[in-house]
Amino acid sequence: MGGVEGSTRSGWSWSRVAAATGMALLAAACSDPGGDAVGEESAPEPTADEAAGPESGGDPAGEQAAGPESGGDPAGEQAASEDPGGDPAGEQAASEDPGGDPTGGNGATVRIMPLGDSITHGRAGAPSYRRFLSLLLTETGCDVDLVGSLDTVHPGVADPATPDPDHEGHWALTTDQVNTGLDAWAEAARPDLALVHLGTNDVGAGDGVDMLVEELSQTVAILRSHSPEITVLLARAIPAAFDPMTVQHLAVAMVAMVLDRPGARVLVVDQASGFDPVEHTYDGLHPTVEGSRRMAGVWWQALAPLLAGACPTD
Ligand SMILES: [Ca+2]
Repeated sequence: MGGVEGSTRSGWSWSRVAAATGMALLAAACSDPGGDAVGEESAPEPTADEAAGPESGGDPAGEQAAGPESGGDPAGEQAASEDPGGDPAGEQAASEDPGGDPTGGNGATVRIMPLGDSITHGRAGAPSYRRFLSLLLTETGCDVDLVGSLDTVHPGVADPATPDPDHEGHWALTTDQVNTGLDAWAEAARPDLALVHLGTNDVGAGDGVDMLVEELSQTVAILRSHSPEITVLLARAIPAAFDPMTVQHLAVAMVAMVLDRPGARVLVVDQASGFDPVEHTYDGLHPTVEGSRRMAGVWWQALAPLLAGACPTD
């Protein structure tokens, strides 16, 4: 494990968020020994009202490769703050200082780029994790700025319920396609930290581990070319009904193992464990409101120790 495990036990409630999501952070290539950052309490509770159901209507242009057609209805997934059924290890994080600090301790606003495909993009009525993560960050009072060239959900719909809607989640794109645009996006946004959830469409297109390793390595390289000390959180992708994403999981483990280094971390964040494509997606691929909330909790747990200098403690 590296960098994300030694959270300080601060007043802001990431541990309770983390707990219910049952996620195990899998920070590959680790050097820092440390506790398991899984707490136990209750689930994330974003304040703002989540949008009701999806605006069913539209056929999602650019449906992701091999994604099964519809089926579920994301509406009604709103249940308040129930336990998503995780299986928290129940270990409270140790209280040493976390390793990486994208703030550099200088108190500057931390610029965070949500980077991915439709799972990051979200759509009307079925927002991605970004909404809930943004709510958690805002509620906590963290000095962060979500960044990216987009600020709508698919298909170009405003999302006023998300406090900071900026992102680089590109509907239907594969990793190599994202890489094509990333140079310009990273140049404009200069992120200190990136939340990368990529590879689902590549797996859908039949890419193997080698190709995905190469492409995800390129993603990291492009980000670093603009932000040399960027912290990259690489998600083990949520499983889809059509594929458990094993290829993607192998790829991110290898990328982190090779590219993680002090001062420019590449950490694996396990979005896959406990995520059930039947229960947590509305079409076998895209998260329901509950699935999105769950993903936000996983990101939050990984982010918390990294943002120790940017979020208030009590
Ligand atoms: Ca922003």
